[in-house]
Amino acid sequence: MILIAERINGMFKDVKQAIAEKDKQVIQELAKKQTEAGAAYLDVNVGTAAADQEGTMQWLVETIQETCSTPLCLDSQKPDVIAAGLKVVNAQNGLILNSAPLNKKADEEILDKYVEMAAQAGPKASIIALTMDKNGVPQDIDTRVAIAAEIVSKATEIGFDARRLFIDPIILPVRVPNAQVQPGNILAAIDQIGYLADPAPHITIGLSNLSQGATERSLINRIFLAMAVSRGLDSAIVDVLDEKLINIVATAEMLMNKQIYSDSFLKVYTAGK
Ligand code: THG
Repeated sequence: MILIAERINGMFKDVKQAIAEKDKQVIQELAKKQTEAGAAYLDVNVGTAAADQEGTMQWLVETIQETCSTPLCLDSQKPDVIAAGLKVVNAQNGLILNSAPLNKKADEEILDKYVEMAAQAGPKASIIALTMDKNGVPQDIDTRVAIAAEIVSKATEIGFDARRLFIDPIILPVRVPNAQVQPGNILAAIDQIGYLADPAPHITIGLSNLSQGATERSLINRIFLAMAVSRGLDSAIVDVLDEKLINIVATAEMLMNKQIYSDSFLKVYTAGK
């Protein structure tokens, strides 16, 4: 499982404040803690509060890189914010450009921009593309899969290897009225997206979206992650500091025969991180 750590996001109060006060220590502590917990990538999202999103992205990237060399996952739906991060990021160990919709009303070519930026960033750069287009986020299974198919064909047409592509079917809060059908739809979409290319693209989700506003947040996140792993999810943007969540990932992958069983499979999994 390719774990992307979610905490360096201006959506969190402490990060928002650290950005406002240019307090490097808060960001660097989060970078170190998440790396120790097994993150393969650190998501970097400036949030909505910062007035200068491009400058903030650069400051976050530089601040993190002063203390650790964990690959970064630059997270913005604005190509200009990603481009700003790219000017200072070290892509040598890996890099993900997150989150590109297929297209937008205001920008028909948005996916192409992300693919081109990733191609220029070097052979280890991947992108996360959202099953979202100018009509917004689809609610049903078929539209999600149809958009995913368009993403795969568009990327491969440009010569971008599907193995550098992560498809995100977009999980939404289960607490929203009439949204309880959505987690099941996501599972069905994950199933089908796995067949869109051979070798398959990676599939990822922003897990914590699911439990936003709910009371039993970690329980909901943990159970759904295990269910999604059983359907072929091979990456997720998660709270890697939730130790039980990481143990659940290790166990789900062992039960799916993605990791050899031994009595100490949990230790083996976490030591390998
Ligand atoms: N797909 C992709 N990228 C993404 C998302 C996605 N990036 C951002 C987000 N969604 C994933 N990351 C988070 C991070 C935090 C929360 C949810 C998703 C979250 N934050 C608290 C809240 O809103 O309740 C913050 C409150 C606080 O503690 O201060 O839940 O779907 N590709």
